[in-house]
Amino acid sequence: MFDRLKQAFSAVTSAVREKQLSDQDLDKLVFDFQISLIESDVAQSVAEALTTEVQKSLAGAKVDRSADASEVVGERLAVALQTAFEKAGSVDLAANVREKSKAGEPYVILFLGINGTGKTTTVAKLANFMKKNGLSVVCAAGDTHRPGAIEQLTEHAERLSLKVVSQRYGADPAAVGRDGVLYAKAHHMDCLLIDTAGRMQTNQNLMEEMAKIVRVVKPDFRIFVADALTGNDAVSQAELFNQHVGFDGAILTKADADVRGGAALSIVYSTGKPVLFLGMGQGYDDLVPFDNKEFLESLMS
Ligand SMILES: Nc1nc2c(ncn2[C@@H]2O[C@H](COP(=O)(O)OP(=O)(O)OP(=O)(O)O)[C@@H](O)[C@H]2O)c(=O)[nH]1
Ligand SMILES: [Mg+2]
Repeated sequence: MFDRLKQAFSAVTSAVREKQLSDQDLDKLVFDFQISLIESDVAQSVAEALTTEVQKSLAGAKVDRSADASEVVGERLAVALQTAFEKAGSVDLAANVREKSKAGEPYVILFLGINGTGKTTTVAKLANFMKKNGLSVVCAAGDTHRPGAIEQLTEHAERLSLKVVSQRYGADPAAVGRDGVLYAKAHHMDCLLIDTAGRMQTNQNLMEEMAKIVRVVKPDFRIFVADALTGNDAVSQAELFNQHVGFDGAILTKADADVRGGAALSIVYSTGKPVLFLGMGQGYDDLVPFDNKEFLESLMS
């Protein structure tokens, strides 16, 4: 996995390692690096920011050309990414749920994302994950817009033997979320997972609706769900949700397909929020914790 992105990184370091570089070589190297980042589904804005960082370190390396330039470049590159991933941090959701449950309150997780990215499927996968961690789960059908959305979530929940709190289509999703919280409290559930709509008349309506749910429900954690195959789009969606609604962590779905790793890097770098899991298929167990260190090591090795 992520081989393509790894190639982009090793191209930079090995080019520097192989020979002493002229200014033209450096410019070309930086340009090539930017192209290969973009080809690896790194968002354009992120590729530009990263290459600027790399360029600065290359300029530093130029001064001491006889020294080990490859090490300098490799290190700077690693530091730039490590800093971004460290700042984003990591989250142990099951531990968070346990902690709040000890205080006698359900932990409320709200799912956000554009239509078709895999929110509903991921609600089911995360519910399964919580159950496997010995935690009780209830879901709320907050997508009251798309025909079939309530049945889709209910079907998943039935397979997982979980309760779904729902209202009719057209109902206020914030009210559904509130019902979910009341149910979770009354039944002493450890966590509540709220599914939401991904498409409305306009993105602005969608953002307003999500912001309203956040105001009413006050979730403990907001998960942004993105399709890992949509590099630039995933990042602009992440920025949109982060700006208008805010989110605390991301899950990248469809990472079982030909994923180049760029979306994970881009979302962390541009929003400063951690990636929690990768969706690796359509089964309930196809949710794999994302490990920052492992990801970075796989790029740099
Ligand atoms: N291969 C693969 N498919 C996935 C993954 N996650 C979701 N899908 C598929 O993607 C499609 C859309 O998933 P949904 O969960 O319905 O997406 P959604 O975000 O809820 O969509 P809306 O309700 O329309 O907003 C479904 O066919 C899922 O089975 C994944 O990790 N890997
Ligand atoms: Mg859905």
